[in-house]
Amino acid sequence: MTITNFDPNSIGIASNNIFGLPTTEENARLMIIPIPWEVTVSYRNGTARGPEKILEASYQIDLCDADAMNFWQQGYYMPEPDREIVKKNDFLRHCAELIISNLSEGGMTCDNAQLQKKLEAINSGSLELQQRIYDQAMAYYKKDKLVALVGGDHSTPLGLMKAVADTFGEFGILQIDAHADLRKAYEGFTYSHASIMYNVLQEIPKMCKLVQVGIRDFCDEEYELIQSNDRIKTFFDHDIKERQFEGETWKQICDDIIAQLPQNVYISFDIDGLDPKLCKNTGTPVQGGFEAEQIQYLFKKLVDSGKRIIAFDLNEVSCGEDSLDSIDANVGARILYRMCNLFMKSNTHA
Ligand SMILES: [Mn+2]
Repeated sequence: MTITNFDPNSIGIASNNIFGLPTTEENARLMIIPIPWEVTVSYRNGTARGPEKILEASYQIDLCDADAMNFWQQGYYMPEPDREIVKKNDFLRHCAELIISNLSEGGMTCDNAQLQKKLEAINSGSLELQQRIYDQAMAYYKKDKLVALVGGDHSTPLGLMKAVADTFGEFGILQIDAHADLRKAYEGFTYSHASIMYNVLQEIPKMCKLVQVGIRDFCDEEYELIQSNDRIKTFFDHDIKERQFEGETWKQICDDIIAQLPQNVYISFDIDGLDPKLCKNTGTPVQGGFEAEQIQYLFKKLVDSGKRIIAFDLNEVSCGEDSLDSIDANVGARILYRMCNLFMKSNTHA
């Protein structure tokens, strides 16, 4: 199944699907699930609009990718976001704001019956979201499609990861992120964006190795977990930089990162792993991090190694007040496109 009669040299047509491609759900090999969800963000709103902004920016992308030519012909398709998720996000986000503002004034959620009820609604709403995404991904797997997800905040891919475990068996996660995301129920939210990898370790036993890259903002509890749990290997940003300052190349470091991963690899890419100049409006920006090309190179090396990308997510892409001014969605769309290409390459036998 390939897309024919399409001129990749022409301009992207906005009535087409993502990247301006004339793909349909039927002829797509890769489904990109958009999840406009940011219920538990702790610092700044905006990432719920990530999928929509990435879609808008995606029409500007040139399709030629020298590392992975013509894979778009296998069909990339982003369905409409689920309206139920949009509604639920708006309502629960409001509840979360009240809880967070009470916490920041020194209050306790459990001392306030109304807030406690809201917290319970958020936790069960997050579970419901997870189940919807799991069901959607499993339905695509039944149709022999590949699946990726665009958030939304970093809590969103848990349902996809569970579907991946039930479909592919044992796998590892390559996480690009400024944060470790190993907090237990951050701010009381069981499925917080800051707890995604803690929840993966608890709830997905088939996830055998978590390899974190670029981590530079973490608390004591997370650091202790990293040191004591042999399912986790963390390449801290400061260690990576120090190795480079002392003469090691990025290639040597990438080889070490890839060597830590098992055969089947899920990539979880939090955009804040990059230098914040590339994601100014993301929820929780932190100085340091990577150029987009460094991460692209890491992914390319991963595919060259013969390890297989089985699924991926891209999350925490946001937009500014004036989205035309913002680089975030533009960077996000380009990263998404190249990840799609490498994902296809990794799943296509030469
Ligand atoms: Mn994250």
